Amino acid sequence: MKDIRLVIGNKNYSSWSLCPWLLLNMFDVDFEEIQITLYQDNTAEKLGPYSPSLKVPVLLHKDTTVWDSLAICEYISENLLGGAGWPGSPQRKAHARSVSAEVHSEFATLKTEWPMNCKASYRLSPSQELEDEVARIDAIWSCCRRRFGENGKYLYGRFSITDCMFAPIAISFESYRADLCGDANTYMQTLLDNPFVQKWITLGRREKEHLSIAYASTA
Ligand SMILES: N[C@@H](CCC(=O)N[C@@H](CS)C(=O)NCC(=O)O)C(=O)O
Repeated sequence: MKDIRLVIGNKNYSSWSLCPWLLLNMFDVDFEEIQITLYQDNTAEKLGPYSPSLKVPVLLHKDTTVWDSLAICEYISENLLGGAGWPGSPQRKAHARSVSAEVHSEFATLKTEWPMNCKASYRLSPSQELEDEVARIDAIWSCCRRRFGENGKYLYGRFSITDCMFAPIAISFESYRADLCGDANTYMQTLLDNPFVQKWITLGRREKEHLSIAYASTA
């Protein structure tokens, strides 16, 4: 058994699982992946030993358990990466934390109307509420790239936790054909071209389980 274990759900649907999985992979952290299929009769029974919330993702590191995607990413950065999960400067770090928290707590319409589904590929017209959320994300991506992106292709130049938080959204935006401005579109493509995001999508597409859209919207 490895020191670091990450419990995740279906790659096809579990957007929050992707965030810490991507962070660990991008920083080349050796970990064991435990995958539990969501929304089956025995899912709660299988999650019980690992997850106090009965949700994924969960990180197990020696005798520490961390649940919730953003808390896990924070823990990984602080304890396994020497803080490298965030941009270095205090101003950029504060910005990156604010944006990541916004992704985590906002965009309820996006999460419901355009849930991550790696197999989906069709135009799904957004409601007005969703259009407003897409416009907000477009503005964040364009602003970050313009203000902070000078040393690389990610939001704050080099890869950070904020990019992990947006990876599932990039997958949804591509699936359902979001209309984005030039800079935001380029950034979305950068996330989609990331080799680990590619790997996640490929493995997700191979999964056999099919959840109805109502289920998928909460995953
Ligand atoms: N805020 C939590 C949300 C976790 C969450 O909703 N996970 C979904 C899968 S992505 C889940 O475990 N769903 C199972 C359920 O609701 O029973 C996080 O960021 O980790």
